[in-house]
Amino acid sequence: MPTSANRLREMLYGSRIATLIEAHNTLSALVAQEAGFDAIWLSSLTMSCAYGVRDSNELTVEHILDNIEYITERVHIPVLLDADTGYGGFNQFRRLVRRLCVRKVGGVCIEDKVFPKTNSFINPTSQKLISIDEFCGKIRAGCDTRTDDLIIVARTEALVIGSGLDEALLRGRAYSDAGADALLVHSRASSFDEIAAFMKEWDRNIPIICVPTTYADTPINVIQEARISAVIWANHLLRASLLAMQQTACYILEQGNAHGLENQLVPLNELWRLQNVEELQSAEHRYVTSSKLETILLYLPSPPIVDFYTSPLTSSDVITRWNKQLKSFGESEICNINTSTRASLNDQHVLCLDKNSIVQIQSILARIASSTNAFVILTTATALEDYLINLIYSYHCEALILVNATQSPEKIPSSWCVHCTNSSGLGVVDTPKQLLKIGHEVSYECTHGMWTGIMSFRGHGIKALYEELTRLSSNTNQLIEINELINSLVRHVEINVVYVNGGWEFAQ
Ligand code: SPV
Ligand code: MG
Repeated sequence: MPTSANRLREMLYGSRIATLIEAHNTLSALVAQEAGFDAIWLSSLTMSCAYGVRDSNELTVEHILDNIEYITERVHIPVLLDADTGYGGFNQFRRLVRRLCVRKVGGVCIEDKVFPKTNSFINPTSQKLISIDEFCGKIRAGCDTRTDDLIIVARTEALVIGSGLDEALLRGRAYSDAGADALLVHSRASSFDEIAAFMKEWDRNIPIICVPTTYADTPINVIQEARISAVIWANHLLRASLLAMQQTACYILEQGNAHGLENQLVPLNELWRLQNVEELQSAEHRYVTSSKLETILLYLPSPPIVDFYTSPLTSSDVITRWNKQLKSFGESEICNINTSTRASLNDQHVLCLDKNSIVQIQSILARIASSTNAFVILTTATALEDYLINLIYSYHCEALILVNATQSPEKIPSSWCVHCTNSSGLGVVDTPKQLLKIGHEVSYECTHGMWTGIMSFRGHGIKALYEELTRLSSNTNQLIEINELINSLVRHVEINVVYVNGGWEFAQ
C-alpha cells in the first residue's frame, strides 16, 4: 500500500487535476472522502473556527495533531495539513515535520507570512511576509528533517498582500529551488486572471496549487488548462454546515419543536453508519467476555424418576429447580428439547434425539461454539439437588459428567450404566476419572455408577458436541441415542467424571 505522501505526490504530478476540500474534523473528512475528493485540506481557518478560536495561531499544535490522529484513523485519502507558518521559525517547523512523519500524514503546507499569522482575507494589505532566505531555510529544514515521505508544499502570499506578480514568481522559483515539492499560489482576486497570469510565467517543474475561494465560479477545465495541478476548496464544508446549523437552531427555538425539519436532517442511522457502529457490535461479539457465563440448558425430558425424599418429580419441577439456580449464575437460557424415549434393548429408558431436536440443538451450538464464555448443560429430568447444579459450575473441564455412585448396578437401567477409568472407591477420590462408556454395552461388573442425566460442556467441548452431533445426524435419518452421542464424543474430548451421592431412582 503506497504511503499517504506517495499518493499525494502521484495526484500532484498526475495528468488529471486533483481536488482537495477542507475538513476540520473527522466527520467532515469522512464526508469529503465519501464524496470522492482526492485529498483533505486540513484548513487552519475552519479547524480554528470549529474550536471557536481565531485563525491567528490560537489553536495549539497538540490539538491539531490530536485532530489529525482522529482523522487519519478513519480516513484513508491523504491529508494535507495547512500548518500556517510552521508555527514559528525553522526549528518549530522541523519539530512539526518529525511529528507529522510519525503520524504518516500526506503533506504539510507552510506559508511565507510572519508568525503569528492572520487569515489571508483579514486586512491583507497590512500583512507582512518573511524574507525569501528565511522561508527557504524553513523549507530546507523541513526537507532535511523528514524521516519518511512527507510532501512539503510552500505557499506564497505575495499576491494576497498585494506585492504583485513578479514578487510571487520570484518567491515561487526560490521555494522550488529550496526543495519544495509543490507551490501553492494564493490569490484574493475575484477572477482567475491573476493566477492565469502567474501560470503563463511559471517556469519550474513543481506542481502549482490554487485556492479558488474568491474566483469560485471559474470552470475546473479552465483551471486545468492553465496547468494547475490541484485546487483546494478551502472552507466550504464548514460554511455549508454552519448555515444549516444556524437555520436549524433558530427554527426549533421559534417553533418549539422539530416538526417540518425531517427532510433537512439525516436520519440517526446515518450517524451510526459514519461512526461504523456495526463494526463495534461485531467486535463485541468476538471480544467481550462478560464475567457472566452464558449458560444454555439443553433440557431433555426423560422417563420420570422418583426422588428419595420428595418424589414423584415432574418435568416442570425439574425446570423450576434449574431455573432458580441458574439465575444466580448469570445469563441463562433453557431450551426444552423434544426427545423421544424408546423401549428397546431390554430397557425402557433409552433416551433419543429426534430430527427436530437435533436441528434445534445444532443451531444453538453453532451460535455459541466459538464463544469462550458459553456453558452448555445437557440435562434430563433426573437432576434433583441444587448442590448438583452448583457442582457442575465449579468444574472448568471441557466436558464433565455427573455420575451417581450410590446405586447398586443391578438397579440401574442398562442405558444409564456408566463405565469409567476409576471407581468412586475410597483412596482414589483425588485421582482424575474419565468416562469410558455409557449404556447397554456396559456390563454390570464394569458399572461404576448411574448417569445422573447431567453433563456440561465448555469451549472445545461445545465444539466437539456440535461436530459429533452433526456427524451422527448426517449418517442417519433415524433417532440418535444420547448414549451413542456420548460414546462417540469420548473419542474426541476427555469427559471427566465426578461421582455424586444421589437419592433417586427411576419410577417403575
Ligand atoms: C485556510 O483554509 O485556512 C487557508 C486558506 O489558509 S485561506 O483561508 O484562504 O487563507
Ligand atoms: Mg490557513
